[in-house]
Amino acid sequence: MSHEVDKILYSASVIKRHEKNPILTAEDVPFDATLIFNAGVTKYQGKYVMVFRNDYNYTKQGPFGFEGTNLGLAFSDDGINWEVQKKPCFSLEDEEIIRAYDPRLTVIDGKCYMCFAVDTKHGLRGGIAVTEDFEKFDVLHMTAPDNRNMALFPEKINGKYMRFERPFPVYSRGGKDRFDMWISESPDLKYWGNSKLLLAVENVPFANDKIGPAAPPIKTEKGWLTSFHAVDIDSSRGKNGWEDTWKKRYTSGIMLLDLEDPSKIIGMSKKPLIAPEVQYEKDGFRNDVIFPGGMILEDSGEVKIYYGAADTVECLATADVNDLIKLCTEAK
Ligand code: BMA
Repeated sequence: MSHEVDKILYSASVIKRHEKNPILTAEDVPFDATLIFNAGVTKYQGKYVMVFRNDYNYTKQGPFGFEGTNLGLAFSDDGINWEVQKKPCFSLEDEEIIRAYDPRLTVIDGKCYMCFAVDTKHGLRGGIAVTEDFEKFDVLHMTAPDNRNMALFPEKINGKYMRFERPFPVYSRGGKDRFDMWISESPDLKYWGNSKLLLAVENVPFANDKIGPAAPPIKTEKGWLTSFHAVDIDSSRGKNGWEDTWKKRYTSGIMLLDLEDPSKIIGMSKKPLIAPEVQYEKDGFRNDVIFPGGMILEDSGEVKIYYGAADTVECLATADVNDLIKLCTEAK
């Protein structure tokens, strides 16, 4: 049975929303754009790089209600002000594929890897591509359906690449959304296995529906600092956004994983890290959605957390790395 989730959830007090939020919107994009959100962000070759999701032209038709989805590219010197490139940067030419979305970026050994979700005619998949210039991407791997939401670790651990992922077991989980966060390893980023359950939805007090990965983890002295997304559903919610009905709320959680064996959780905050509280999070295409896709640890100890808000705009929040670790280790 799923538990009750509080009607009102708050962000952790250590979280500071950036005064320039939202830091990227459709108005900043020089091609057809409507919803700009769920971006992957990293630092690469001295610049901040963002690959963002763009759902464009709301038609209310078809399975998604938009004419299409593409991935745009932006660069920045400060991680706050962005220069959006003229054209989308990534597409997959394949009859089977409907769209790619929700990118997450991880730099490993000087190359930038992008995980992304893929809707296909025969299920939801996740892909991993690699690039050195954000013009040419080579796809290294695609999951079997239904499994998406992947995020890579920035280095090998005990000789293996590691990733988070979120399979969608249905029969075995009571025929409902009861989806959990998993971790897998690979010798070469192409073949993945030794999958383990990392965090189950029933162990997250602010989720009663499903959870999954958010941004790729960042390395700290105390462990891998790891965000995740958590969803609660409330049947009394009705029209919450542009669609006729939207009963879910997305928050972000935070946990700390063992440096040597990241399938071990050292601690997890029992409360959300970021919950939808301000106008641009509470009011958009889908109200009350927070979805981090990028976390950057600065030399100063500041952690930049990039997140999609209300499936409509891209935002930035910051927190001190030690405060985030404390949320996990002193969890109440
Ligand atoms: C999930 C994904 C995310 C999105 C979320 C809320 O299923 O599609 O991209 O942010 O729903 O709509």
